[in-house]
Amino acid sequence: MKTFHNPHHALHQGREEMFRGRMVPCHEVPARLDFVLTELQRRPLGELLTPGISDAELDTAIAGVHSARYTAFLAGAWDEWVAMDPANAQRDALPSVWPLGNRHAFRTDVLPQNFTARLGLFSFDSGSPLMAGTWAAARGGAACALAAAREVLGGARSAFALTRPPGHHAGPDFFGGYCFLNNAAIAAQTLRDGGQQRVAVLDVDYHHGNGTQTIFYERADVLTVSIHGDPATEYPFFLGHADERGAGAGLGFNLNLPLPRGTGFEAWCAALDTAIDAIDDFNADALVVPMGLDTFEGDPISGFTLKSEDYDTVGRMIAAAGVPTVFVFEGGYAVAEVGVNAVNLLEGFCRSI
Ligand code: OKP
Ligand code: ZN
Repeated sequence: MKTFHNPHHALHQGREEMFRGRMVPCHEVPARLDFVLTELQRRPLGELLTPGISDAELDTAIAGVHSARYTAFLAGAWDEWVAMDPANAQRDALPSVWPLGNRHAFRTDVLPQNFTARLGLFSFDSGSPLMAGTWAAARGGAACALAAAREVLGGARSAFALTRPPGHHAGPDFFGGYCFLNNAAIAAQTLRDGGQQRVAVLDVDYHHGNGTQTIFYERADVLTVSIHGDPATEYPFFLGHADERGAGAGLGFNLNLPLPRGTGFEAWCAALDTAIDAIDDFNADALVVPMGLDTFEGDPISGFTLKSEDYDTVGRMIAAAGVPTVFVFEGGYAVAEVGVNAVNLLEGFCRSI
């Protein structure tokens, strides 16, 4: 399995996020990716490459899942933030006011001139700092997803997009949950554009992939499946319930498998079996796995209890689906263990194909 890693990831390096009324150090740190790279060098799975994608190709791929007004906002956000006040150059941009668009309480069709207002319009939480290098880092990650999808389109059994910031919380026109561009959705759309008729997304991150669900919710050509902490108690709270089955043409093509905080490997595996059965029934031509390792027992912000050796089994079970697969790195905040857990999963997959 080839790995495409993002050489620009460390340009995104948040200082603090809002947590329970105070600012705490960011959980989503550059070292996460370094630990995976180190483990991949210790236990190689295949070539380690940078994506080699042109700006124009990348723009087209990003435009396949994100709105033009959102990407224009992200591209200029840092300069606008600093223009508000030169002292802002010393701190990250964090949203603080939101339009509650889904309750129709505020207009979201009119683009505010005020930057603070637009920062809120295009986001859903105050845990996702944006800084000078965010846009370049996020683009570098999207390029990894595009390159990995192309690798599978070219006939490879699998490929790995190793990137941060993560992506599965980013929607058509919103960022949040440390995510700015939805790398997994870009991979899925690339597979569709490359001629794969039915693409499945299997999100195994602890948190519900609300961005990915939203992007594909009304489509029958992309099945989205997610196993995650029950949104009744777990982030991102406002999406991810079992009764969300898709809408319009997409009805029946979204499957949420929420599990209570504290769930262990046995019950988690039963959910994975259900997920894989759904992907079988869908007859997927290709699979994208937003691969979060925050289901680990030692994760500081999550609540499942998977152990390092369990990830080998997870990889084997995903391989048994028998579908060409793009893995996209997502969460996992037990930084020292995230590399071992990621490579355990990918090695388990490779050993069983
Ligand atoms: C991103 B990904 C926990 C605070 C939650 C946001 C978590 C984003 C997770 N109490 N902050 O899905 O790994
Ligand atoms: Zn997560």
